[in-house]
Formats: sequence, C-alpha cells, structure tokens
Amino acid sequence: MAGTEALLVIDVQNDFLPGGALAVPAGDAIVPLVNRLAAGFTEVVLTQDWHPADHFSFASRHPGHAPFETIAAPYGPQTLWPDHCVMGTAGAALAAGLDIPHAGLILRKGRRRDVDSYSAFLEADRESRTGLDGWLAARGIGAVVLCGLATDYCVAASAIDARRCGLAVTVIEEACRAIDLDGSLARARGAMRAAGVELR
Ligand code: VGL
Ligand code: ZN
Repeated sequence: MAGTEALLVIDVQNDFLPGGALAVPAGDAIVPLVNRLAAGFTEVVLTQDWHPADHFSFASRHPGHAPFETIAAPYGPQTLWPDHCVMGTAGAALAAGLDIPHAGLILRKGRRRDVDSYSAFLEADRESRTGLDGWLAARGIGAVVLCGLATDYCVAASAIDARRCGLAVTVIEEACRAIDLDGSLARARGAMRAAGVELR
C-alpha cells in the first residue's frame, strides 16, 4: 500500500468481543481479517475506548436510567451503555488475538469523565480534538482505511470525521461488526455514504 495511506483499527477491545461488557455480535470474527489487512500497511493506528469508572455514558451514572436509553447531554443526545472499557481494566485491553506489532500509535479516547467520544478525531462536544488529524498530517497521510468495532458507532463517527479533516476514507465492512441498536447500522451507513466515505 502507498505510504500516504494509514489503517485505523477502531476499538478492537475485549469489552466489545463476545463475553465482554458491551459485546458486539461476532466482534471476534474480524480479528484475523484485521491482522491480515494490517500486514499490508506501513502506518497503522490502533484506538482504544478508554473511560474513567464513572463516565457520563455509563447508565450506572444515571439513576433511573437503563443501558441503551438515550438521555440529553450538554453536547446533545447521549446513548447510555453498560459500564465498558474502564481505563486500565482487562475489558479495555486490546483483543489478545490482534497481531499488529508495527502499529505506530495507540490512541485512547473518551477519557474525560463528562464527554463521550465515539470519534477518534473529535469528542462528542464537537470541540475537543484528539490530535489524530495532526498525527496523520505530519506523516503526509491523506487517506485512511478503517476497520473495527462498532461499525455504527465508533467506526462510523471516525470515518465521517476523517472526511471532515479532508482525508479520503474507506471502510472495509467485512472487517467491522455493528451493535445495530434501533436501526443504527442503516443510519450510520447512510451518513457515511453522504459524507463521501467509500464502503467496501
Ligand atoms: C463504542 C459504544 C460506546 C464503539 C464505544 O467503540 O463503537 N460504542 N462506546
Ligand atoms: Zn465507550
């Protein structure tokens, strides 16, 4: 692959695999494919969803609310989740089957107690930047290919923000799996297409 292209491996973490706190159906099935894809890229970025134990997105923070409900956050609607990817825990660790030793960056997002971040570029307040755009620009990377979990949340949000950053963006759908909450996968695919993301 061209040196101007990077693979972004989104949130392939234990809590998103079967048996995890926020298991994505068949999330584990993508791991061999992600490894094979990554072998073809010189630049690979791994992301981790990485929350404090009392993160705003956890239903446990909001008495009277249950996981998968949506509440109003100061920055907009927020879906509530089971506690997941608590920083430093086994659930937040990268899947053991990932074999990408040449990855150049592990980016952790969602670290602020009161702001979620599905996107690897811009937090849910739509103001706070992770710096990934600068990391890619500094390497002359103008195109990104995405895979990982979950298609309809963190992969889609990252893909759409990558387009906003002016990057060419491709999502390899067979190397992704979705949560698919109330039609979220169909909505995410439409939003990605509308943003100019190539779904392959
Ligand atoms: C994700 C829900 C909550 C994801 C992260 O990685 O897609 N989804 N936190
Ligand atoms: Zn999360």
